[in-house]
Amino acid sequence: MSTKTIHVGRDVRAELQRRAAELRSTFAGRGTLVVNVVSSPGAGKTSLLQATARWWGGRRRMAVLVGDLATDRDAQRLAPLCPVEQLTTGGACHLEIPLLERGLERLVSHQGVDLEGLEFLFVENVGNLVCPASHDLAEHLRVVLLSATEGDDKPGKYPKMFRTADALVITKIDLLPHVPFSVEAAAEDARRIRPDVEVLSVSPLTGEGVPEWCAYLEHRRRLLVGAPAVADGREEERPSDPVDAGLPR
Ligand SMILES: Nc1nc2c(ncn2[C@@H]2O[C@H](COP(=O)(O)OP(=O)(O)OP(=O)(O)O)[C@@H](O)[C@H]2O)c(=O)[nH]1
Ligand SMILES: [Mg+2]
Repeated sequence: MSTKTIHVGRDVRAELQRRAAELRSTFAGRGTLVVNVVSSPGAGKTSLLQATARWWGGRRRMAVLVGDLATDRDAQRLAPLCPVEQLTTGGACHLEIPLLERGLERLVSHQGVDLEGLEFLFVENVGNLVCPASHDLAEHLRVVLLSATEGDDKPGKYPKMFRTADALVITKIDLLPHVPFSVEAAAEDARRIRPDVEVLSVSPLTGEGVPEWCAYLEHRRRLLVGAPAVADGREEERPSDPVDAGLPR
């Protein structure tokens, strides 16, 4: 059997990285914080985005691109609350820049979103704690959700995902009385991998922790646009951490 060598003339990954960096810079220039939301399936990504939209109640201009292998179920849940487009991967276990770019076009053409005026763009990734860790989606902030039912030992077992995430959001905290899960143990495990990770706890179901989550997002956006901190009694407690420049991880 003869062997044929194929020479690829282009570095596809480098090209995707370049497009991600360009998009990130464009969004930063417009004052749009791009948030890549990742987790295992069912940790509560869509529920948290629904709770976020409800809490802001139209006071913040947000839009969502939501990724799944199939169906538009998550988009249907979010549609009454904010502009949303479903991205279906047809089998791929993560989102990539070309699909995201198509989603952005559809946000404009189908949903009438003015990208210039958008304050927050959320990208809900496909539920998976492995593959999405390796793909830059032009985000300024990567947030990993870990629900109380998944076990507090997960950060150490999925290190790349937890190392590349700027914030860990522990979800479904209303279930804490019923499951063996320690918020402190999960936070400690995550900090062993990423010492500066921000840790928040929420229950999209009861609303607990949602105001603090939204305040964190607003804080991160103010850092992005270089706006002064607001005197809400919260900013003073925060270190002036530089916004993640989104360099390759
Ligand atoms: N008890 C409780 N259940 C929750 C909470 N948040 C979400 N759920 C439930 O968890 C299930 C999964 O929530 P989703 O929001 O669909 O999770 P997801 O991460 O978007 O799921 P995929 O997109 O499929 O990966 C649903 O049945 C939700 O009702 C919560 O705070 N507490
Ligand atoms: Mg979802």
